[in-house]
Amino acid sequence: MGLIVVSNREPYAPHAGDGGHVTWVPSIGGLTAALDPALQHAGGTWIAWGEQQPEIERVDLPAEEPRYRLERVRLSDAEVRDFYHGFSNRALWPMSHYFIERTKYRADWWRAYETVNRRFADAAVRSYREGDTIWVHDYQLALVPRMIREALPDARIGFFWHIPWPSSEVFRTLPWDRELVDGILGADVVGMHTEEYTRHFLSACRRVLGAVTNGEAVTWRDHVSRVVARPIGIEVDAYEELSTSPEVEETAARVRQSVQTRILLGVDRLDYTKGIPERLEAFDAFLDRHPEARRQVTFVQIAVPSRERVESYRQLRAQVEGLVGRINGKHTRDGWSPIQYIYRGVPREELVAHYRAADVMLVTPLRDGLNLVAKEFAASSRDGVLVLSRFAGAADELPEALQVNPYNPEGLASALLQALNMPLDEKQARLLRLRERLRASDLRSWADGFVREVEGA
Ligand code: GDG
Repeated sequence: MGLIVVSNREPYAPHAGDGGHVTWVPSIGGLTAALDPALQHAGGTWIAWGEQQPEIERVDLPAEEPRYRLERVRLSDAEVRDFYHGFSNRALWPMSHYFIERTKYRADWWRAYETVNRRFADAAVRSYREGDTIWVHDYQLALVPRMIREALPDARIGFFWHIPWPSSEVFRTLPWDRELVDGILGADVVGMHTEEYTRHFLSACRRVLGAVTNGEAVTWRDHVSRVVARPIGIEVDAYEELSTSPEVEETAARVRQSVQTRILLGVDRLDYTKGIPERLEAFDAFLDRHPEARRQVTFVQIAVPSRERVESYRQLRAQVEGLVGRINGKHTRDGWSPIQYIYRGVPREELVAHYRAADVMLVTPLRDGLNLVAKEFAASSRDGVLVLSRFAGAADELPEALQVNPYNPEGLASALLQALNMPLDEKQARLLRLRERLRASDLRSWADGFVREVEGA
């Protein structure tokens, strides 16, 4: 009895080197970072879009010490355009994050979404052996649970939606609202990050489908699904260990040495939901209001390139780069510049070294399903302060962070001041409490717990 994970993104991408030798490099992103250790632990099959060339159909991973099998689904260029960049990232993503003005609903994208979901469902059905548990992930694959259920009526199927589930007022703008909810209800257990999202989902089941709900149970088509809030955790021990390793300590010291001032840090995929321009504006306002802070602080922003084939992401990049230039132009003095902007993903060790080096971590999304960066920082830092948006799903679980409204630049600037002036013992006490809570619900218990709930369904 194994586990079958189905997700859009593949956990490792192949890179062809000289002489045709292929190395498998871990993908950057919340979902794969969380599930790779879970499947390594459980063993089984991972079905995902084989995004990167070369065309390899299946491989055992991780290459050095294989723990599970990756089955790579092939998509044509047109499918990638319409299913992924189109319906997933220009309809479902902005709609779910309340960016209605950025959504575009197109029937041809929807048809591609159905076709590709069918492809993933077929792959899962092919891999399935009696007794297996199937775990489907995220907004790109919402129709897959129903499609699998039709082929395998008795299979145990779980589904996890990693992004916010919006209020029905917003969700019902989707022309295929019924189909989407019906697709998800093919699962026995539906997981989301917060109670608020599950409440919104249950209300969509009632209002959109007319399904009957009773507490967390939804009855639809003679089948009962449970809808539960299960926020994803991180590998706390791994972050603690890595953050205190000599290599990371050394890199952290090098970062501090090169920056020379106190460090404010931002780490995000370059996405309009993450509130990067708003954060930069707030920092600008802070420097205006506190000229004495010049030469005392530097804002380091790591922005990981993302979805560059979508026009609004290219616009966002230009907007962020324009702001960095304008703010640096305005405040730079005597060899000190207020913002260091890193436009690329960095290796995990370097990321954690930045968490260690930071005095203040700014996690200020306008809307975020959960946000793993906030948790990773809390597990890695020894003397830093976490400033966290109240619109990140993780806010419920992290009350010791300084919580802010990212739409309010004055509020953000005051939180920054409070963080920079916080006494060391208070910082350490807050981090300690944060870490205790992270430890109580870490990644392993999240993944094992969810799989057990599906098995018990
Ligand atoms: C989605 C939801 C939800 C980032 N930069 C680098 C790097 N990262 C890693 C972080 C973290 C992950 O990427 C980002 O995860 P987030 O949760 O912050 O954000 P999304 O990618 O939007 O994830 C989100 C998540 O799914 C899980 O359900 O929390 O709300 O939007 O793990 O460490 N990793 C490396 N270099 C980087 O430069 N190596």
